[in-house]
Amino acid sequence: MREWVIGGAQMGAIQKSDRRETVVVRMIALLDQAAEQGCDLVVYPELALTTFFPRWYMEDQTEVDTWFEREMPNAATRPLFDRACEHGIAISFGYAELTPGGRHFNTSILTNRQGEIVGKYRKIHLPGHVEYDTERDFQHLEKRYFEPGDLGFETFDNENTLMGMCICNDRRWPETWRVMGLQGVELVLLGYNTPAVNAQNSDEGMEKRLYHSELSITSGAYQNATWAVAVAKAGVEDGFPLMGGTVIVDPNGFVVARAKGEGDELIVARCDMDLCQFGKKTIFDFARHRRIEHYGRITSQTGVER
Ligand code: ING
Repeated sequence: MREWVIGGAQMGAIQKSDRRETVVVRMIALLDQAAEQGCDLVVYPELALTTFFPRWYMEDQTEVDTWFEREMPNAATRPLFDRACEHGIAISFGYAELTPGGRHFNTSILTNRQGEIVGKYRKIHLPGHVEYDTERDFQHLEKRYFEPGDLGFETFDNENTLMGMCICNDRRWPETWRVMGLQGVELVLLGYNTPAVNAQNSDEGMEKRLYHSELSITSGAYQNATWAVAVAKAGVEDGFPLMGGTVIVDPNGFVVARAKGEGDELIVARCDMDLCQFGKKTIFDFARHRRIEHYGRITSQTGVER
């Protein structure tokens, strides 16, 4: 397929007390809306099944593990996969993954339109911290609860379209986009849970955060001649506000659809994958223009070396 009608299924707040089954009912409602609008693919947020639990400091690993899924699909999500299959809609969503070997990842999956998982990604850029931080207005303990992803930034052929995934903070790092761009990616799918305020700088407002999010996504799309769909979990979760800003961005970096609110909200765009070709063959024809002999620092250094 070269032309996909894509839905960005922004989700509003999920409270700590909300059950996965209740959340899945909301996801299915968005899926039914997407089917009415002729969608072929629907993208959901990061950690779409639960509240953003890394805001809570936990010491008991048994309690931490209650936020994780041990298999996918599972009893709670099987109804979502079944409905997607009935509609013939591919889906992508994020969840906390606990592997049979006991490893913890912030994960997202992608299915084809028959409900089969064709791609998996594990979040590589984990923001936040490991120990309780008394300096913060609220915690962001992703480095405590998750391991860095071990699958790299891969691309997946989904019905003749090359799709890739990343998650939330990944979008802020150009390396994320370029590694997929160097595979010829045509559609990058990502979900995010971004606090509306900065835990370390209460002066930083939501306008700045929305700008930085959109700047990261539009730059990544333009500089790699790819479509991008970025979907928020938004709203106020147990008193903690998450920002919206769900967008669909074309390979020229233009926003073609944008969510208005901070609740459950579907945005839709018709996305022609062949729109990527001009950029890939001209200004971002990597083979003709890149000078990798000068890029060594990017993979040989982690931090700044004066
Ligand atoms: N959330 C945030 C994000 O990258 C963040 C964390 C916000 C980092 C703002 C830096 C600035 O959107 C997640 N879950 O990564």
